[in-house]
Amino acid sequence: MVISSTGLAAADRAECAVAYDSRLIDRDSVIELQRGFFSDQPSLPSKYFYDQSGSELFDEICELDEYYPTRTEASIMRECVDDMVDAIGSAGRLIEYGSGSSLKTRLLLEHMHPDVTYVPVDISGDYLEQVADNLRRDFPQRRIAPIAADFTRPFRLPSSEAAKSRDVVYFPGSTVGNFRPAFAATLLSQMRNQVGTGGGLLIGFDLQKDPAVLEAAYDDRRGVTALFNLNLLRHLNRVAGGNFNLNAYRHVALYNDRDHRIEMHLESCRDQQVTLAGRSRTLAKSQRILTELSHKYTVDGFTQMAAASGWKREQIWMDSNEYFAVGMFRS
Ligand code: AVJ
Repeated sequence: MVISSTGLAAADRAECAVAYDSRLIDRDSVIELQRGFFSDQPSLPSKYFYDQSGSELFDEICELDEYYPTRTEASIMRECVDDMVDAIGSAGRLIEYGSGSSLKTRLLLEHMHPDVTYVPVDISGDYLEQVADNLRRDFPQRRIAPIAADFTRPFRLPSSEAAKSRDVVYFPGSTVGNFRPAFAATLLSQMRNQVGTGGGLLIGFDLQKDPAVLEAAYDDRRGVTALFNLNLLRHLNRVAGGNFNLNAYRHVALYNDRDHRIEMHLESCRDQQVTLAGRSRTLAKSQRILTELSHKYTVDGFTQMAAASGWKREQIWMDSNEYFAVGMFRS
């Protein structure tokens, strides 16, 4: 099989001879969609949660009683920021993968040594520049050096005045849990190669706990997460020629105890024919479309996974309920 530069099989690229609006979605994304949705176990990429409506729904999720991760991580950061800032040190760069609004990072920017450069990395170039301008206004003493890149693929870091070994990757929000362990390990190895020997990794990860607490966090009583999940279909109808009838699906969130992860699905409520990205398939009643995985770790389990990618645990900070962890690792 010929694998092209974008890591996609030539056969897959040939399949993509479908009409799509390149202003709304790029060719690789169409191939990724087709590969996931037209398989025996249909799936759709979680990145389509986050259009404007989805981002607003996620902000609402973060305020829900049941959804503890965001507020718990924020409380750990507030309580332990001085230790974290000491661990980050006084030189080099803080490189944030998937920085988004950088709102969660402002606490670190307020407390970090002034010589540490902040490098927000995000796939959306325009939004990233707007965020970087706001940060330069609010932190005029701090060097801000944004990089527009998809962090799930290797990207080049410009050389830094400080020794590479003083760089720290920052990866909050338990986003590492959204990747299958094999790819999470690949990502951790990529981060390690970027900072070199002696570099750091400051990372948030959600901890294993009572499955009832976990399932409630992803299937709240008010149904906000259900709307968040369904909105993915509305987004794909808009950008990828989908004809999903949102009334014909129901939100499902289950804890998979064997793989230690929440799995979110959209379950078909009836036998139906669906079109997406120029192709059609049937979905049987009760057939499920996987839309998100959210892996939950133990501190030791995450430490072992990080060690296999060349990271040594330096410090772990947890909340009093041991619901969530932020760790500092060294390469
Ligand atoms: C923002 C990806 C970390 O996986 O917990 C929230 C997204 N999904 N509710 C998570 C999410 C359902 C969240 N991440």
